[in-house]
Amino acid sequence: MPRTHSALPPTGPVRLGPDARAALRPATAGITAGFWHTRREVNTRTSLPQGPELLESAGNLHNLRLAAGTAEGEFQGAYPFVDTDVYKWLEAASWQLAQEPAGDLRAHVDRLIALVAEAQQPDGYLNTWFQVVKGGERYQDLRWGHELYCAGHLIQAAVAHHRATGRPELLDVARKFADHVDSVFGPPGSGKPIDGIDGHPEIETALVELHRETGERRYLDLAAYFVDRHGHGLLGGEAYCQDRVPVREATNVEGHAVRQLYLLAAAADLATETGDEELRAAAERLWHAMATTKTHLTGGLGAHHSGEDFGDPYELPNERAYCETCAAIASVQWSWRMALLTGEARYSDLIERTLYNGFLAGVSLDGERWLYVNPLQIRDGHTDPGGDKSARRTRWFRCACCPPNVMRLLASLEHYLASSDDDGLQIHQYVTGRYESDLAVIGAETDYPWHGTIALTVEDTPTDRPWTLSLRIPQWCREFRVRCGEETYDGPVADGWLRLHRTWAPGDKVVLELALEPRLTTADPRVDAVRGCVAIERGPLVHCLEGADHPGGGLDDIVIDTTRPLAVKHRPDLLGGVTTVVAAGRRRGVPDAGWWPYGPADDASPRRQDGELVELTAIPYYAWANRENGSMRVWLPTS
Ligand code: FUB
Ligand code: ZN
Repeated sequence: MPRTHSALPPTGPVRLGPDARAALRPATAGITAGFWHTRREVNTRTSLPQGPELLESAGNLHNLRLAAGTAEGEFQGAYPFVDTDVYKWLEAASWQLAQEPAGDLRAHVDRLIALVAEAQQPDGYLNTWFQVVKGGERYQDLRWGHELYCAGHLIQAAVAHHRATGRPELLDVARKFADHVDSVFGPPGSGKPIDGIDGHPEIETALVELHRETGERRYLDLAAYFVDRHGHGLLGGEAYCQDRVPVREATNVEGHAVRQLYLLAAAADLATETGDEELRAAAERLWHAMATTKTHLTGGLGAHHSGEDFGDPYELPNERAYCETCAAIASVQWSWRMALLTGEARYSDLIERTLYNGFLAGVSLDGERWLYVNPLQIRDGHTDPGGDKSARRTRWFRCACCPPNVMRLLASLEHYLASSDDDGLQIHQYVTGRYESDLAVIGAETDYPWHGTIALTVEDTPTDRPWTLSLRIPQWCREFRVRCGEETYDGPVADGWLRLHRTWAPGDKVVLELALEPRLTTADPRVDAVRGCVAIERGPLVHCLEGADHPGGGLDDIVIDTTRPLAVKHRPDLLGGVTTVVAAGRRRGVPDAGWWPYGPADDASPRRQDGELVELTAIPYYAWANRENGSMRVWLPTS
């Protein structure tokens, strides 16, 4: 039986307003099996259920009780933004409630919402650090205090909870805080006491979503005010907190990566809701600059440990790459807003790359351990101090921003897969499940990314007028074929979309085949860190070598032989079942360096000698660091 068209509005993190100037609207999708289903099951069954216990033992819930006056003791945690761990978990759990509440999740959500509501002050203010540790002082340290950042995450959690359950409890708390913020912050001449911004953007995109949820124009105006006050020296003019240059004038992304990306997500939101062409142009320009000059192969963002900052253009180190998991998440959030605003496929190309690599590496395969930073190389003999900035998976962090952020993206992932416009449905990411818009319900089956065949079936379409089914042909894909009835297409694709325009009927089938030949990738020569190296990729997956697969020596003396073919080997036994790429390499005959590892450039040194042949096994990057702690590398020297 064809599934009846539900005509339900999409209920994800981005719901456009009725007057939005976007090219595309988010469409509903469901993930029922396959790669992302497995990863989401781990989130549902392990990561999310463990959240309340972890938040209890880290002291976040205790802090809320302290603020509410229902407990006694010391504040737990070293940061003024620890409340956001609770809010991000609540957001994740809320998206989960919209699907299938696992176990006692609903009861935990209700309990935590009650705690948050109790901690709120009568005028709407809420921040446990300032209420408990700072004796009620407010907005005295906007550069570091994170009060509005926390408000932003509270608002996003509340919008998610309201969309997912229809219940008002958390939304009431968030609105009260937003109204309080609106009564305090405003431009000179507005009569509001503070003309200021938060050192960590986040409230901006949250306020746009609150406007979308409630219809209140005030929230949109407040978001616009905050976005435009960045870059005017209100916080001392530092790039770190997005205060060096106004968004409208900026030429490249800079400063703290997560701060920059949340701010630009808001710029895209505002351009979408208000039609502000200057802001749209800035968002497009900055996204382009970021993608071309400051993005690691994994989609990871943020070159510096120091300041958690973007580096200079093409400054993309490997072992010191920061690539915070939160930055990957923020990048997906911004890119999705850009995809909707412009209709361009390249934004979803980056989303795909980021999801499968830089983002997914942030959580272990068992869903219990996390990476905050995501380097592209761990050297032989690496000594790791552990802790937040460690390259070792960790159970929880002192600064635990990343784990609940991963949980919320996984729990809402189905909202980043498809879109619609008046002319049809666009499929941005391929999963097994269902894509749904006003014009169609499309079932999908695929074993992507292990295999490149995606079988689509029109399950329902309420119209007999022609419409367009658009399929994103990934930027990495060199060969593809689409079979649609009697017809076959294999390109060219000008703008990343293959568009099938016709009259559709239930039962119509489309089969897309993306060639998944493994490939060697090189970098722009200005990326000095990887000059003379190649990376192995297959489909959307970046691969890496891990010490565990190469006993008998480290990885630092291995070179890849690019003249020999790459082979593909599916390994159901390995890392939950992965397809590996097997390459030929050699161990360089590394000579005794004497007392000095350098030599003359014209020296026919034994450093360059060919060594023993080795079979190189490249696993998907997302699966690294799930066995022993050892070396790893994405970029492989060719000589
Ligand atoms: O400042 C709050 C969060 O902590 C940031 O988003 C992360 O980068 C980490 O610094
Ligand atoms: Zn983080």
